[in-house]
Amino acid sequence: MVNEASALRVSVVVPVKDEAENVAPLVREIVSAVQSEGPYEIIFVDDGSTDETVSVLTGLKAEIPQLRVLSHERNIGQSRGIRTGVRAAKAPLIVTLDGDGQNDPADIPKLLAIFRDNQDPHLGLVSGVRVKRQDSIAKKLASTMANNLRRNLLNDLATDVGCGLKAFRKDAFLALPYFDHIHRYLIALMLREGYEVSFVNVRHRPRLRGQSKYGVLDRLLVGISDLLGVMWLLHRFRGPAHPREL
Ligand SMILES: Nc1nc2c(ncn2[C@@H]2O[C@H](COP(=O)(O)OP(=O)(O)OP(=O)(O)O)[C@@H](O)[C@H]2O)c(=O)[nH]1
Ligand SMILES: [Mg+2]
Repeated sequence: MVNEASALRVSVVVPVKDEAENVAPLVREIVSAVQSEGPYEIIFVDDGSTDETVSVLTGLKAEIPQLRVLSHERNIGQSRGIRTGVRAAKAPLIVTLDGDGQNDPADIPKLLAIFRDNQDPHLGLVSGVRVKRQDSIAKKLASTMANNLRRNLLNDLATDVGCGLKAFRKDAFLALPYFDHIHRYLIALMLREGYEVSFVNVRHRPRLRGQSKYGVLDRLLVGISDLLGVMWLLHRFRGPAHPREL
């Protein structure tokens, strides 16, 4: 008998907070992007939304049986939303993307193809790089500065850690430590753990509906303390263990 859980090829995980107008078109775009990729599931993780996000999503479940909806009682952050979705995922491979429609689901097969074609057993993460960011000038400027600083201090080779579109091995992700906003440091922490990381250019679309959840200044401030924390994590690491069974 085929085990339903292990037969899934990919779990698409989308963290959402107050994205009622965005979720329905996004779910449908995800379905058309992944339906030829093998058996899949789509997990939306609501994080204490106060709008109609949850009712819109649950209303879609009858139309789209691959859709699962998880909900936090209260708002505990985008990183926790991703982690909740990954823990519940039934496939060994995860794709994440933002719930506001700024990432284009049509790029998902590109990320999956890298996992399919890559022979490296240590490949843990494929990270999207937004080629033409459709954000305000202030946000792009702050992001460039933060990216340069982070790359110099962490040496993580990444030019765009904030891209929500990523594909990774579920076991690799769950081997990483957890803290709020870890989703911006997945690349550095995957490398720390001995996994290979690959990059792929992806599209970026303007946010058409709903409100942005992050301000430029609060993101920069919290980013500095996270950066110090991740530097400490890298410093206090003595290399991945590759034990031999004797
Ligand atoms: N689970 C969870 N998701 C969140 C939270 N805040 C934001 N998100 C989701 O994370 C994704 C990215 O948030 P955005 O507000 O779009 O951030 P951004 O793309 O950098 O900002 P904009 O360009 O202004 O849209 C979206 O899917 C949000 O719904 C949160 O507190 N919890
Ligand atoms: Mg956005």
